[in-house]
Amino acid sequence: MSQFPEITKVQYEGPDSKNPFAFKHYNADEVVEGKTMSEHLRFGAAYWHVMRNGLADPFGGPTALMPWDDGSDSVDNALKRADVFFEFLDKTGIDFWCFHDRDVAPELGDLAKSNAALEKVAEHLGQLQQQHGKKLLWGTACLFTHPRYAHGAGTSPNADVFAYAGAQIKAAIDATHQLGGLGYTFWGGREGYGSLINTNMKRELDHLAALLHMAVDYKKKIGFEGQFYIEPKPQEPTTHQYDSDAAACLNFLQAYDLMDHFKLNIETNHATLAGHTMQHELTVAIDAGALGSIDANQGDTLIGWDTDQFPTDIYGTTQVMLKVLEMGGFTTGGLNFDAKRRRESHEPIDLIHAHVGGMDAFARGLKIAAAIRADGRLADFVKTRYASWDSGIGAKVESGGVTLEDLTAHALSAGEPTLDSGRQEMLENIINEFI
Ligand code: XLS
Ligand code: NI
Ligand code: NI
Repeated sequence: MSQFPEITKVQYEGPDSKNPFAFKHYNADEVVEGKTMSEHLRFGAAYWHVMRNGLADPFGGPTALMPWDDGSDSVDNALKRADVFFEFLDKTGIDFWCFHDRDVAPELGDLAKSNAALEKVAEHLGQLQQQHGKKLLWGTACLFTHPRYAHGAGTSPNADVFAYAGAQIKAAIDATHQLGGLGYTFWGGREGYGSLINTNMKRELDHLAALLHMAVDYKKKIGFEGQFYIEPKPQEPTTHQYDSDAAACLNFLQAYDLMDHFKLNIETNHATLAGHTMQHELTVAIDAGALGSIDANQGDTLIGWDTDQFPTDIYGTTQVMLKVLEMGGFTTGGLNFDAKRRRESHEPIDLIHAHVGGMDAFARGLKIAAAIRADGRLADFVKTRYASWDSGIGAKVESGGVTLEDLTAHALSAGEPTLDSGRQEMLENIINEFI
């Protein structure tokens, strides 16, 4: 039985369409800069938001209608949900998906039972993937919901909790591997602290690194070739999360000799929570050769939480796609809608509206970014701005071997530098020509 009976499959109808169930910009097979839109954008849906998010908030319970869900923790219910999820992927034309172990399968009385449930559901998910021609973008373990993780998982002061987390990661990597996952994400939900009064930060970070090294070893041992990602976020639920932003993650990976094994999964709302733009976070990751994947959403400028809204801001999607194109596109990663409907949008069909909007916003961002690149004025401006580094003293500094004495000799002979305008407003106007 269809759970989204209002629609068959969302189709591209072009910018003039008034059909709420049609794409106005996302035309999967349309070629932009030599690749189809679906190859560029690699949209993913988040199992936790689509199937498991009841839309509760700190002040009120769930509102989302899920007529397919009997509310139980049974494996049977989990299997049925999976069927609905793949109907959803088909109808929206989303090719990829992501999950946490505890979204797809229930946490039962003990670890052995929970592992068995995960194996059973993963088998069914594997069949569904095949039938529907979908791919797993990444899997992950939920190491933050259960009360045992109240003090953290890999950074818990309790070594038994650390071990439990390791066991959960092992099973989640197994499931991801079995499902042909292109990646595996570590988001450190509670890997941080509420207060430093009771925290040994150094020991906690050492433990987290040890856990990640074990995961790297295990991955090699079983021949899992998916990419490992770390997903930065500054806080929430912790006061301070260790993986607070892209720069902090890169520093951690370098300090613990993990850089070769990880890339970053950057989420827009986490970037803004960290006091950065998404453009900043992507730039930091790309410059380190470490942008792996993106959790595509947006925050609310008036609310200081991770509101995980669907991306609708065209300026935002344009900036993201400029960065992705500049990087040469995704390899293992994609645009995972780590986004939820507002609590008032409680009907199943709102899931479709939400994802259609996000996909169209990114399709526009892609087309606009490609047009800005084809125009070339923006890139030319930046290139020219640094022209003094292409010859003379600048080129010498870049190639190394210049001393402070050399700089002094240069400064004495060249005199007071003359500056060119940064032209920020003119460049903003150029971007607006395309939006
Ligand atoms: C929460 C995170 C989470 C990760 C996966 O804020 O975004 O959803 O993406 O654990
Ligand atoms: Ni996320
Ligand atoms: Ni988030």
